[in-house]
Amino acid sequence: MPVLPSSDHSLLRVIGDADGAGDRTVDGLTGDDLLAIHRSLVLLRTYDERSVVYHRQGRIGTYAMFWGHEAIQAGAVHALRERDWIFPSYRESAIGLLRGMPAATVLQWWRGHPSGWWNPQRWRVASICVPIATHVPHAAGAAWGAALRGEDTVALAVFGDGATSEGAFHEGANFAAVMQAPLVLLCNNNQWALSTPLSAQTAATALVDKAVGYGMPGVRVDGTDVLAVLEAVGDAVARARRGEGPTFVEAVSYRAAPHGTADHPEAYIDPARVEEARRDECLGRFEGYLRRAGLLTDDRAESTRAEALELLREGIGAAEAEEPGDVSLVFDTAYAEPPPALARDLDELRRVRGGA
Ligand SMILES: Cc1ncc(C[n+]2csc(CCOP(=O)(O)OP(=O)(O)O)c2C)c(N)n1
Ligand SMILES: [Mg+2]
Repeated sequence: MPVLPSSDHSLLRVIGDADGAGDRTVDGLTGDDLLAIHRSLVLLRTYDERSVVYHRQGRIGTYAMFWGHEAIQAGAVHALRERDWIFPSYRESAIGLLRGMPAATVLQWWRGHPSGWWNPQRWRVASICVPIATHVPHAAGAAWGAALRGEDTVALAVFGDGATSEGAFHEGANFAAVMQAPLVLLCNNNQWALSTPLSAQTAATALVDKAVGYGMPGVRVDGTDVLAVLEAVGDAVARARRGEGPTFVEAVSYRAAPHGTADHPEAYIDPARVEEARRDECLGRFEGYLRRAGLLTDDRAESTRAEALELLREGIGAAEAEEPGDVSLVFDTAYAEPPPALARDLDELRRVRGGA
């Protein structure tokens, strides 16, 4: 796959049209690999759809959906090795599931339970980052640190179009390029930063153009094509592992779900674009590709979905069976010597929660 010059804004694609025109294959991927990617997509889709239901039932707190963005996450994870680092934003909250993290752990994060904060070393997945772009320098530092130790691990940071306007993005990208850190910067350009459209976010013609300013290769891919993401991230990972530094990957998508459970996109979004994005969503596109290749049957699709649903059923059950965390945890690690007002706040909190 060529590294695109910044003036080339064409989208890399592997999956063709519904009739198969334009279908390609990715070097080195077996039928079993393709089915594993399918399981990942179904798992993420199921996690996302169930989470919206759990939110409506009052079983998890506010939630940021990633419906339609599963291809970006699954494509990227399948391009990494298990020992490579992943730095997710809130939009990729469940990416750890693809490394074997229990669903209960992620659900507990959205329930505000302490067990939702995992040890990043365990799955090589950093904590979910809510402040926009602050995980980019963390990922750059982790990647550089690994290189200094002589390891051949790569770090992947996933963030949105809005993150590219933040100082932290600039600092992380610039640092990684200067130090030739083994980093992949994966931007999910879903055209919206909450209600701010891309046109109000940047004057650049395309986000991929930012790469040239940092002196790194950039590539633009169809973010609803899991194999194109895998191919682009795979090339970026290979380059990073060879010691050739970071790559910026712009995965172009459209946000087909609200920003989060507290959002009303009807007030600002283009309903025709949402309709189109829902029609061309990534799981259906990949299932069409697998069926054309003779790899996916109705039975297999059904059983994969049933497995994922069971995993979520178990996950929410396990999360709800845990004892609630003690509210003092909110205060305990904030100050070495807490001001007296905090003790009063804690007493008040215990009183309103009925002594919990
Ligand atoms: C530093 C910082 N500023 C503002 C916010 C509030 N905020 C939450 S989500 C969001 C939009 C981010 O958009 P984008 O980077 O495109 O990611 P997306 O939500 O589309 O995945 C903003 C501004 C924040 N979380 N952190
Ligand atoms: Mg966005």
